[in-house]
Amino acid sequence: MDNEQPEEPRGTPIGRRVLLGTLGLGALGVVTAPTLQRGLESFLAGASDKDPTGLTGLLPNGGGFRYYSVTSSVPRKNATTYRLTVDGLVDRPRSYTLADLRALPQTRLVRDVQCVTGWRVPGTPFEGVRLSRLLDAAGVRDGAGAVRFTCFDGAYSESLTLDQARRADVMVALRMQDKDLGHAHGGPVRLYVAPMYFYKSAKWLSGITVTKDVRPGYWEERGYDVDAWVGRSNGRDDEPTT
Ligand SMILES: Nc1nc2c(c(=O)[nH]1)N[C@H]1C(S)=C(S)[C@@H](COP(=O)(O)O)O[C@H]1N2
Ligand SMILES: [Mo]
Repeated sequence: MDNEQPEEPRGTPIGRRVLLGTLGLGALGVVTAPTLQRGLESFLAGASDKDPTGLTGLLPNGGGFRYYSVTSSVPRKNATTYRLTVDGLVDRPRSYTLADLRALPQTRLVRDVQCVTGWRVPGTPFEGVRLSRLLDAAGVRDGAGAVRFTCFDGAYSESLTLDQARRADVMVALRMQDKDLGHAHGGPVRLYVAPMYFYKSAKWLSGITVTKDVRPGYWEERGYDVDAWVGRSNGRDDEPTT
């Protein structure tokens, strides 16, 4: 058997695979050390919008937010084309338009946002519909224990336990920073899980499926914690966001 694997050439600049591997393993202390952070940021800033790793730079006028997508492109959805499906272990599955969601009572939360790679944005307003309201409307069946979230980028996914999903600080967000959610931030609708690392806040949300058990999401299959409480997971000690 041929067990000779080609080695990474030495002395080349930090590669996409190396960087991703580091992030995926959660060995994030390394890349978030202040001096190296600068190198990482210039690397990210140099990455093009088409970078399939989703590791691209600071959003222009993003107020400190970085643009993340694990796919090279994401279709655009608007008030005509957007749909959010709620299904799975529920009595009343249904599909919501943007107008349907806007017609429901809206909740506003202002909390810090914390990414697991180290960056934090203070006091960011999010507005939208509490996830618990959509779950109650759907009628969660006995035996259900979790919620799975899918996205119209076709790749990303997330999950929460039913208890986590029913928290008052978990919402289906329609607005962020006092504006309708733009495409780059996951608009028109993203999940917002205030007490957890920002990877739980799935952008371009298109599906909410009630399931029996938690199914690890995209980044969780790549090493991040499923229970992603800020300051109490992923080996980090950040100040909690809620
Ligand atoms: N669909 C989707 N949602 C996602 C991601 C992604 O790549 N795709 N990245 C996550 C991560 S790691 C972060 S930090 C935030 C980034 O949100 P922002 O681009 O609005 O700053 O989105 C989260 N939700
Ligand atoms: Mo993140």
